[in-house]
Amino acid sequence: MAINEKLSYGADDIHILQGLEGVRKRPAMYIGSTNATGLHHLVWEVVDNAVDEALSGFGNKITVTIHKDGSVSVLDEGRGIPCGINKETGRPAVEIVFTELHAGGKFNSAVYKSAAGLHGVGASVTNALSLWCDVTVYLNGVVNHIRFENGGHLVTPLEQLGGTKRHGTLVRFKPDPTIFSTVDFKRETIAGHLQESAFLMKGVMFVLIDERTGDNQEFYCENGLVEYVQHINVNKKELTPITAFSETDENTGIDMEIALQYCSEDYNETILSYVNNVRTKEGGTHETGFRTGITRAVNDFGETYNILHGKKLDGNDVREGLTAIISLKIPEALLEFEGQTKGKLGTQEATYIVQNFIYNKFTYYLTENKELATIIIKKCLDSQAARIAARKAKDDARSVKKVKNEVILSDKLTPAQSKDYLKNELFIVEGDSAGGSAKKGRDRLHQAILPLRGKPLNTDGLSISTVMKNEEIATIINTIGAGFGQTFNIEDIHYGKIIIMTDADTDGAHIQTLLLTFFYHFMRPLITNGNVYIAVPPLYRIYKEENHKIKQEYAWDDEGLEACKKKIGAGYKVSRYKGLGEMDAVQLKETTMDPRSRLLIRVDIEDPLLAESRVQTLMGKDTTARKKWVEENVDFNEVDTFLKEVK
Ligand code: TSJ
Repeated sequence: MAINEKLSYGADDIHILQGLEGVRKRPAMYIGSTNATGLHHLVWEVVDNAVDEALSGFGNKITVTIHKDGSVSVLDEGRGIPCGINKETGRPAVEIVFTELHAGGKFNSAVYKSAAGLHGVGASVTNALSLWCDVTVYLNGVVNHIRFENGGHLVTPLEQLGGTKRHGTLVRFKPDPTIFSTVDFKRETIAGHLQESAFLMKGVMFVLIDERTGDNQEFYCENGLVEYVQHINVNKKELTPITAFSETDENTGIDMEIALQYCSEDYNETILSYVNNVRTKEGGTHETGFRTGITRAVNDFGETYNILHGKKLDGNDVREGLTAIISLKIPEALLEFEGQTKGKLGTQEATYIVQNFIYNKFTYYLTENKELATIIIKKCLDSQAARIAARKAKDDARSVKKVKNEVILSDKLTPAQSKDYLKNELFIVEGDSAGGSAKKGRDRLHQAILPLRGKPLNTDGLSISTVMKNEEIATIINTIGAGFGQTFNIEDIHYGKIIIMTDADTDGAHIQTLLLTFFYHFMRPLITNGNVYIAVPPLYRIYKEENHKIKQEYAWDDEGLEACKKKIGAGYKVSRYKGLGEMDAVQLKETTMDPRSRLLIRVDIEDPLLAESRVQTLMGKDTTARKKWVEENVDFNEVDTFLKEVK
């Protein structure tokens, strides 16, 4: 009996190590990537567990510290990870949490599960990708300690270190530099995550300590979502005050909170939704319910009070200029997620529950605030009128001046031959000389080239008419062929991929941000739909002449460079590319344009908070702030700019 137990213990051991070894072999499968984004995932896995604990009602302070030695620690004041022996395995529960994939769930008794309990992969992944991971649990008056090293190997089994009056969990880990291309934690990135959590969890204090610089920040929200909307709209012109609604559906236990505000001079809508504090980036049933509910509320109210004069508003008219945050807490039994990244709520009940909720609350709000209601409906009617006028102008322009459009284009654009639009790619290229190489090196069937002379206009804070007068911008709008602003229609785009190709230097980064700002303000669906990319040219060419033949390889980072040196062998030479202009047409094609060998970054508004504030920093009038940001945050070796995700 004893022997059998020992045997199965040993077998378990191997099983666990294989699990963590698997994480080390394919880290990207668990944390998305091994660049800066992946590195910060290690922190989210741990923080989100602490947030879960606070969400369950235990502890209202979470402290994150970036230490000088490159480690990060997270401390909460919850119940403490259970340290008792787990019957099945004969090991302490806390050990299992850090060594078995997805083990968190087994011990998680929370009603509402957040990121960690939902599709987070758990603290064991952080452990697996760390040089060391040190865990202290303050529980039942005792300090419990356990330590792992070198990718999750247990080096100090659970021990008790004496008494304590505290309760909670402290986890400190140091990422393994052989796994990540950077192990430099960014204060701004962690701050953004904590700020978002603070908005969603009112009453919980988040503290961020950066021991490297001595900076301390606190994130705390008394008013939750209202402050979130305020933060997003800080530079916009308010049309209505911020309003918040909340309710719990008795039948399902679904808890709903929505805060919203209308702004003028902004025809975009910003709707962000969360389920159990996890962002539902792809929307889902709750967003659908919200859209239907608010459109009906405005239409019914307008009809009842005779201010629509028989007109009917469509959803776009009602949502223009609207910022809304939707936060739902859904019991685990009802949770369903869909979509590629599981970022879409599938829970059917949420559709009509949210729809009825917002319909009733917003109708009541309009009825109680007649003056505001009049202002809102006037805005909706204005939006509708502008939309109709712009559409008509566009149709007229199309039918009468079709020829003229083509004349404008032929000047700068080298078009693609195919009419299969979604397969076509538009390269917006910095400089005429790179434009020339790109023209020669392109795939004529599917790739079009638009060279930019100088820098495009900074469109932040400018009106549409001013923006349109800029020739570069007008050319881009005409080329993409789907309108802009209110009449932008993603279904009309002439290119499935719009690829920004610039030099890997400060000017190139500036051009990227100018273009992204333009797309963000005037063609936002292009970004949210994932059609915008940034081309990443290689940094090095490694070559050697052998028997009158040139052997060559390209490398995008220092690691790749070393691999290429080995591959080419003794006698290699290295040239470092400073700009696209240094490549001839063949090289540019091979390295940056050919889908089989190029590297693209898909632009993605990963963090809505950062997106807004970065657009402000990068595009606002304050050029020193911008320079400082670019210098501190744009690491060209790391292929790491803003609003993005590697693909
Ligand atoms: F991610 C992690 F495991 F590393 C981690 C977990 C990190 C940090 C900073 C905190 C935590 C954590 C886990 N804080 N609090 C908890 N709570 C539990 O694990 C716990 C405690 C008691 C019970 C119970 O049912 O009695 C259930 C759970 C899940």
